[in-house]
Amino acid sequence: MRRFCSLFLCIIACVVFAMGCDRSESEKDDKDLFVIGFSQVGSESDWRLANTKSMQQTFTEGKGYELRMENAKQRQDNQLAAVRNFILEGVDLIIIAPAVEDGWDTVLTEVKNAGIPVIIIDRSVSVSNQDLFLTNIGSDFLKQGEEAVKWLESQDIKPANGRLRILHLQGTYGATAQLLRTKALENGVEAHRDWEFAAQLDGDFTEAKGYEVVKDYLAHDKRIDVLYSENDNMTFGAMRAFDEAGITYGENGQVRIITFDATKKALQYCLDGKIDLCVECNPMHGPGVEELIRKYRNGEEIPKHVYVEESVFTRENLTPEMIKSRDY
Ligand code: GYE
Repeated sequence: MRRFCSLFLCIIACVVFAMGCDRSESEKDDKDLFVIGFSQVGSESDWRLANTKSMQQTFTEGKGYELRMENAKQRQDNQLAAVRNFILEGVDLIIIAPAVEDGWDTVLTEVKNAGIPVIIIDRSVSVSNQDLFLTNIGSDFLKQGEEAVKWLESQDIKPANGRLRILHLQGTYGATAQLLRTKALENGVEAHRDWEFAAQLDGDFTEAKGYEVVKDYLAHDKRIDVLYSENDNMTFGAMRAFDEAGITYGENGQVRIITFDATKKALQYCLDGKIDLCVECNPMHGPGVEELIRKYRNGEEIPKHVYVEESVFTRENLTPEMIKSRDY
């Protein structure tokens, strides 16, 4: 009898659960939302947090969207799994902020076969068939690096031993932001006989790793004239390592600092004379992506690559008001 009762209760529970599912399905249908699966790289930096916020603030239910975001914790295999799940769920569109450029052909072919359009944001993918995605919106990372090199050329730095020693802190290997910012600097070093790398270190775009690798490096060599750091958070980590090693930096210091992103905190350091150059990387992709989706849904033509607007900041062109009004 007891067994019969639990079987009966179990059946009732299943029916109630099924009814519940049914209701939420039809509620969703009522709202008729455009469902977007978004594979975000991670939450490694302040830039990334601002980027996530921009997407979440743009794609709201109030505007007719359902944004399903998966945080890949900086691992491409997590991204591949998330994208495959989005296919199973039958989302209307997939947005990917790829960790690295390589390794996307197979999964993007699967998405294409499922008839789901894909938009790549921030970094790029390197695929054999450009039809595997609709468009790519992000930064001109090579230009960012070239702006930094141009600025360094314009500085009259007198290195201690006649050669300008550059400590290069690199972001996640294989990410477009790393590849192109690195390319610009390597071209610069090649073009100037009196520039040289003190070292090229992998900081994986995080503050903790930036601190760790610079600290380790300084334990055996402190002869550095310039820090070229591929994002703000690694720069903050490096600054802490410099402080601990008694190395001065900024306008009146031993090391001149170039950083990428131009977040609020970095701009404040710049205004205070502790960072010399902030190369802006604009994370506010939400509105631009929405516009592209709107065009796509209207059957309008959209460009294959869209670059966001950016500039560079030094102490000379910054004001406290500009920094205060910045969202990130
Ligand atoms: O510079 C860094 C982030 O790909 C533009 O990734 C992005 C970079 C950005 O984590 O802070």
